[in-house]
Parts: sequence; C-alpha cells; structure tokens
Amino acid sequence: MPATRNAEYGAHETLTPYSDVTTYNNFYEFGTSKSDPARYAGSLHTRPWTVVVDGEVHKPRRFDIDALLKLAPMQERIYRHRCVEGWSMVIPWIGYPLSALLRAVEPTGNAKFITYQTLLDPAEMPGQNDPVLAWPYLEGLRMDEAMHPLTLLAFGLYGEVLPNQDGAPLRMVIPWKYGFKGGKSIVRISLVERQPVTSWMRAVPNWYGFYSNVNPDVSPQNWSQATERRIGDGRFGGLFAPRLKTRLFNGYAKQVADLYRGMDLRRDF
Ligand SMILES: Nc1nc2c(c(=O)[nH]1)N[C@H]1C(S)=C(S)[C@@H](COP(=O)(O)O)O[C@H]1N2
Ligand SMILES: [Mo]
Repeated sequence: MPATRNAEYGAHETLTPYSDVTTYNNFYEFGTSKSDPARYAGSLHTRPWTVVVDGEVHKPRRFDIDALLKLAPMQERIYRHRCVEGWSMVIPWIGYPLSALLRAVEPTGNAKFITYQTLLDPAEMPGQNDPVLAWPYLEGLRMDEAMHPLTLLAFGLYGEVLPNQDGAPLRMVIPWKYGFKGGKSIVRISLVERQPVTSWMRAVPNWYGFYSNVNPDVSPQNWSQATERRIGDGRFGGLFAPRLKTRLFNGYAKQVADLYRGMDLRRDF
C-alpha cells in the first residue's frame, strides 16, 4: 500500500516485528486468545465493504471502501500502541487523519462526540456468538479528540493492506489512548450529541471509562498501569525483557494534553 512517510509522527523507537504485530492480537470477534485473530480472521470478507457516516452531519454519506481509500493522501506514521493489559508495540501504520473524513460530511453544531462500530455478522465473526461483549463492538471519542491530527483512520501497516486480524479494511488508531479505543473493521461512524456508552464501559464500568487515556498514575482496573512490556523485546516475546515505564498519554502529552486542561483525569478515566 503506497504511502508517504510522515517523519513528524515517527516514534524513533524500534519497530515491533511484523510477525508479532500480526499474530499477537486482540479482536474478540474471532476469539479471546491472542492467537485466535490470526488463526480465524481469514473468514472475514473485506470486499465489498461500505462505511456509513451519519448523525449530526449536513451531508450523511455511504462510502465504498475503494472511495474511502482515495479520500486523502495516505501517510505512514509510526505510533506506540499500548494495551490496557500492560503490553505495548511500535507499529508503522498507513492511513490519514480521521478529520479528513469528518470534514467531508460537514458536522453540524450539535456534533459533540462520535461513535464507531465494527461489523455485526456472527457468520463471519464467530466470536460474536459469545456474549463476552455487547456486539457490535462500539467505541467513541469526543469531537475534538476525533478531529485531532494524531487520530488516524488506518488502512494498512508495514507497507501493506491491513491484515484481517489487525482490523481490515479500516480501523481507528488513537495513539494516546489504550488500544481498545481503536475499533477494528468499522462499518459505521455516527456523529452524536451525547457521550456514548461503549462496549467496554457497558461490560466493566468501573474498569473502563469513556476517555481511557494512557496514564501510569491512574489504574481503575485492579492492576497497575505504571509499566508495560514491549512485545518483541528480548527473547521469548519480551517475557524476560525489563518493563518500560508507561508515560502520560503514552508519550504524546505535548500534542494532546491541552485537550484535557481543567479535567480531573482520575475522575474522567
Ligand atoms: N472490533 C474490535 N476492535 C478492537 C478489539 C476487539 O476485540 N474488537 N480489541 C481492541 C484491543 S483491546 C486492542 S489492544 C487493539 C489491538 O489491536 P492489534 O491487534 O492490531 O494490535 O484492538 C482493539 N480493537
Ligand atoms: Mo487492549
């Protein structure tokens, strides 16, 4: 997948090997173990694929995936990726800012948040027969977070079209938030007035808040978020590598801290 490297968004850290990025995944629609998505996501058909963008917009639209691919120039951006489970990766994504798509539909003055939902199709996504989450997988952002230049609509990684297990044909990447905010295989984006209740908030409300910004000092879960294990570091998938210190906003504080000025990050976790 051709793309122009955007050096401004290089993480200057060793990339996580392609083999780890594509075999150590969370994608509960294909099972809850890390190896399930690589094993089973082949059943997902990513063509034809349409994405509906609706709600508080002047120009609601239904995009064919091939039209979406041409909506804005593709960039390669290296981002850190931090899962709330305590592991992290460094991934060269390909995509463009979500803001390009949102501008195209012309948000109304009532658009305060967005939601994005994954395909609902238990025949193609057998994990949806398991009520572990309320399907379809639903996530959301505040409008200013969605419009932030770091927020990427990703279509590829490592120079290739996204493998199914990583969220083909398109997924969200918000590098200063925990990985679960990055919904995969998206079919609908809705602009809304009120803060949505996401799949994880519904499942475990005292662990998963709406914001879910990476924060080493706030651990609503019953494990600490202070450190992380970088997948692929050292031997045995990083099992014996020293843990890294997790940084506020996953190291993107300079770019995003202003979004949360005056907010209590402990309350709004
Ligand atoms: N639809 C959907 N999106 C999802 C998930 C999921 O289970 N279903 N898992 C999330 C979690 S917990 C993480 S950490 C990232 C993992 O992305 P990766 O497998 O490409 O590294 O995807 C997120 N997006
Ligand atoms: Mo995660």
